Amino acid sequence: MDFSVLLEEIKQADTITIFRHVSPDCDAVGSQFALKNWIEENFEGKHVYACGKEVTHQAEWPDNDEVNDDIIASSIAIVLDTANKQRVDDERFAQALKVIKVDHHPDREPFGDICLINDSAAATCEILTFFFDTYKEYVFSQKTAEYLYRGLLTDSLNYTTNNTTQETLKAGGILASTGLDLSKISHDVFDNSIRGFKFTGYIISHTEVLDNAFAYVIIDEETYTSYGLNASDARSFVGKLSNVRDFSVYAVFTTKKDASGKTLYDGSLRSKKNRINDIAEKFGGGGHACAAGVKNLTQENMTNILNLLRKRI
Ligand SMILES: [Mn+2]
Repeated sequence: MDFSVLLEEIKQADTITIFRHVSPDCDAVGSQFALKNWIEENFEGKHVYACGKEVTHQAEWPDNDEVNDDIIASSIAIVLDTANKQRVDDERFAQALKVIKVDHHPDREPFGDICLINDSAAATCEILTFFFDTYKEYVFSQKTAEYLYRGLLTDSLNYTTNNTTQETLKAGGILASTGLDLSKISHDVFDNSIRGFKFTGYIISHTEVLDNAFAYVIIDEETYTSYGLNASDARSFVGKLSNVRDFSVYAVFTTKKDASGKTLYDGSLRSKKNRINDIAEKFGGGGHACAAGVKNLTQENMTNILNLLRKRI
């Protein structure tokens, strides 16, 4: 991948705003804070802002920066880990002087003036690792590396997802060479709270299994709220269904009510090898081949998507 354009843009800019997707995960936030830190450690005097309103409670992260419209309008915006415009946390990114997209999702909806896409990377943090490692004249500190390692580990689910490659492991090695405490970081990002542990029990005992291969669970708003979780946190437990040998496709759905009181469903869909993002796209969702999401399904669409996922096995 040719990173020279990205480096050149960073060198030229006085003000850089860094964006990532809504409902951020550790890859979104990790790539964001890693890039901010790397620029700050290497380019004195530049103004760098980590934008976005939402946070993730998986591991501890710095606060996002408050940014006014004038700052954004005078900045170059780097949008990380976000496949389409609608998913950027803070739509004001579009007002920037220039927009640069850096991502590892399939590029179905290209946006921005410059696109750096590698959809065979397991994480955006993997892409940034190679970016920083390419230019050895700059500092690649342990702090930057730790942010990246969190995203690499979580997006690849500990190097187990089917987009994990030798490059992913190579990136892990580059990051580890800065002296990271690998065991500690792994516990930081993957350890459960007691409440989460109990919620896992709820998920396991309420999972429906079809054809011995398709597992799904629907969690209503009252239930996830009673565990102190929001809907997106609740769906992030989908990984708890991944380590059952017989499950090849699995999903967690959460319910919510629309303005008229009608129940709608959001879902996180996973698969060990069958492609499922085309199914998600039929319902207005999307994502990676084997890890995708859908939102705002009606009861009827719920029935339809369950049938399609079941048939995919
Ligand atoms: Mn990602």
